[in-house]
Amino acid sequence: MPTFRNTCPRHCYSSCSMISHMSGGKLTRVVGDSAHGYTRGRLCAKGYSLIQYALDEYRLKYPLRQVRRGSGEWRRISWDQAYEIIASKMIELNTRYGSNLGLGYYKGNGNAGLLHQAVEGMFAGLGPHTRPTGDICSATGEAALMETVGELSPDPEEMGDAGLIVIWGANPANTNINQMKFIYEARQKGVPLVVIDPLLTHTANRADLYVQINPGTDGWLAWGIAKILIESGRIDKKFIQEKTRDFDQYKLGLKKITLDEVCSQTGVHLSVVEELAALYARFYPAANWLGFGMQRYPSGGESVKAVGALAALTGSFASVGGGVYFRHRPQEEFPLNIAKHQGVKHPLLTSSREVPVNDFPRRAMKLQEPPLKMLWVSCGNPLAQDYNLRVWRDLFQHMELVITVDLYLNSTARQSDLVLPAASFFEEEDLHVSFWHHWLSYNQKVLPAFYESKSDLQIARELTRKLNELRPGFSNFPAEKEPWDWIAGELSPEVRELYALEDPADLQKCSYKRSKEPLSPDWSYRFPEIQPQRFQDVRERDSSLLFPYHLLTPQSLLKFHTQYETLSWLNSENREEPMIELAEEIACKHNIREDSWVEIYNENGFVSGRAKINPYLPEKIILVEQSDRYPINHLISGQGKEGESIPYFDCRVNLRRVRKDV
Ligand SMILES: Nc1nc2c(c(=O)[nH]1)N[C@H]1C(S)=C(S)[C@@H](COP(=O)(O)OP(=O)(O)OC[C@H]3O[C@@H](n4cnc5c(=O)[nH]c(N)nc54)[C@H](O)[C@@H]3O)O[C@H]1N2
Ligand SMILES: Nc1nc2c(c(=O)[nH]1)N[C@H]1C(S)=C(S)[C@@H](COP(=O)(O)OP(=O)(O)OC[C@H]3O[C@@H](n4cnc5c(=O)[nH]c(N)nc54)[C@H](O)[C@@H]3O)O[C@H]1N2
Ligand code: SF4
Ligand SMILES: [Mo]
Repeated sequence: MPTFRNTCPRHCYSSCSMISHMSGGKLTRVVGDSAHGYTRGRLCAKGYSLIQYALDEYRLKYPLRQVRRGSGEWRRISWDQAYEIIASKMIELNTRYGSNLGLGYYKGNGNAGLLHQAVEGMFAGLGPHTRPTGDICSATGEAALMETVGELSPDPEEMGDAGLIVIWGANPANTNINQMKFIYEARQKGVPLVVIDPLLTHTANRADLYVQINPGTDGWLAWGIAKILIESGRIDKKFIQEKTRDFDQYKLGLKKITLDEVCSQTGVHLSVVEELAALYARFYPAANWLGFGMQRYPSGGESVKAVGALAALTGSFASVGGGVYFRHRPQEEFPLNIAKHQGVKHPLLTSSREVPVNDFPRRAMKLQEPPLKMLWVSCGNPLAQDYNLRVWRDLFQHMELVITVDLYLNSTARQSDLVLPAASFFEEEDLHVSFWHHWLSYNQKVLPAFYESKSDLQIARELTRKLNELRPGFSNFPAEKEPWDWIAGELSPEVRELYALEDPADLQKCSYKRSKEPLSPDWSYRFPEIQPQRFQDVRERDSSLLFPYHLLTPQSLLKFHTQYETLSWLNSENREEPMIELAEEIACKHNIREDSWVEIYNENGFVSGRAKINPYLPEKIILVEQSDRYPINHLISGQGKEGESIPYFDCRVNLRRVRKDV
């Protein structure tokens, strides 16, 4: 039976390497690559369901044009018609404004493959245009670590070599199943696992110690632990002296806060704070996993810095397995020829116009001279997954043409003028590195195109040709280059050396691991300033009469944000309404029973669904899944701060019972 090499393209810690089996021209089985040191033969349920995903009846098959945006009246058109409409509009806007600044794109995290940067490349080819910058997901934590720890990238396969694992705001049992193997192995050896999370998650269920914390208060807890460690002298003085800066100022800062405050802000009992300090003091080195969950707050950066300091106080950075785990950006070690393509020169403009992605619709609406008039959305579903969704709708109103490229008719596609069917990763070649583990892997084309779908790269090539046919020289994106040409171009001599890859073609046989980088002798850690004023006071927040509850919407096990919702292998229930999880106390207070219709609301609107009473939820928290069918993000709004990610978990709501069920 012929087998092929694939890489799961989701924006997932695991970036699993897969072996796909074909039989009689059909894809019959996908399994994890057992030779890959991180995947080790295992996929998550979503990975095994990719067979159904590739041939799903709901996938888009043809280019579609919507008669009137939002009308739901669709006409099938040919690719050539689609390119003609788009290219004509691009050229018209260029003529009207004298540049391509009126043309812009939004790119989500739907496909992490390097060749999906064809979207960036296609726009780069036009010369100066309007482009998103930044990162909605992890920028807050990254910036905080850059200030204190610098650019470190521990190998997550070594996490189990630590003496203690403390997970602050990640839920790998849902979001990173392959890391759980290393954690289970460590626990078998007797390494204690601590999980700190406002929710009793699948990961927390497996911990030796679970600490339920008030949302957005990790910084306080870490300061409390640090205070106890310092005051009792249980710190690594040699490491602090030789490898760190600004310790005295940090120690002084901690004197300003009291353990009473720590307990009242975090909701964690003093005995538990002391137990955590005792664990940090006793088990060496500590692996601190700073999950993305804990940094999705306006004070997220302070929390990340505060937890990182525990690794410095205990000298954990110095030992294999210890330190802090967050994410890394291995792509930056690649040439990234496709995204960095140098486009057509403009006589006056020297660069593109940048829109921070953490405040995209608001900032895009404000653009003038010229305004943004055409938006290309690819690999994302911002009308469900971003925040400020009302502003997104307004932004769409301001556009003369909105094009969405996707595999599915999602919330964003439904508000677009044109929808182009994207190929699945089985239908295209690609190259992958992970933001978490250290492996480089290849994705082979296994299946022919599903109906008329095309890869983002193929679309970039064909639209470029159409533009140049209508207006010669409009774009210089190299439309003639084949996928493998781009892949081979990324495997520069430096990259090949880093991954000990002799011949690019060898990637078609197995995955390659990046060589290990020892801690540089010049590296040092910088202790952060202690700034309690950056945190909102919990007592003040929770006494709000208007919106007393905290809405949490973390990642679910069987979905990938809004993806896979319609796959029956994974989500067989196909619920038409959201499940609104709440604590027993809240249910009693509002006279709500299991399955009652309830509405959660705030200044942004309301979302109604069925109540599910969750006895493990803290009293102040309401839990709802992300979804395309009933986007919970209608309730999330805010303003992106420069260089930060989106504080998705900073959302307050109220709740009422509604009488649909009587
Ligand atoms: N199955 C599945 N896997 C995924 C994804 C998916 O959608 N589905 N998405 C992928 C992507 S893009 C990302 S970014 C990652 C994210 O994966 P994770 O890093 O695991 O992050 P989240 O799911 O955002 O949040 C993790 C945990 O943080 C907790 N949390 C919330 N607020 C706080 C707090 O104030 N303090 C602490 N200590 N914890 C808090 C939440 O309850 C949640 O359990 O997952 C990736 N993997
Ligand atoms: N409430 C709340 N909102 C959140 C989060 C949260 O924790 N809570 N998490 C945030 C995070 S961490 C992230 S990363 C974002 C994710 O935000 P998005 O990336 O917008 O989310 P997805 O729902 O995964 O949408 C990806 C889309 O890309 C499409 N796609 C997949 N492969 C391809 C391809 O090859 N080409 C093209 N053109 N399209 C493709 C999929 O079909 C899907 O429609 O969501 C954010 N939103
Ligand atoms: S979603 Fe993540 S864990 Fe699941 S198969 Fe893909 S990369 Fe692996
Ligand atoms: Mo993310």
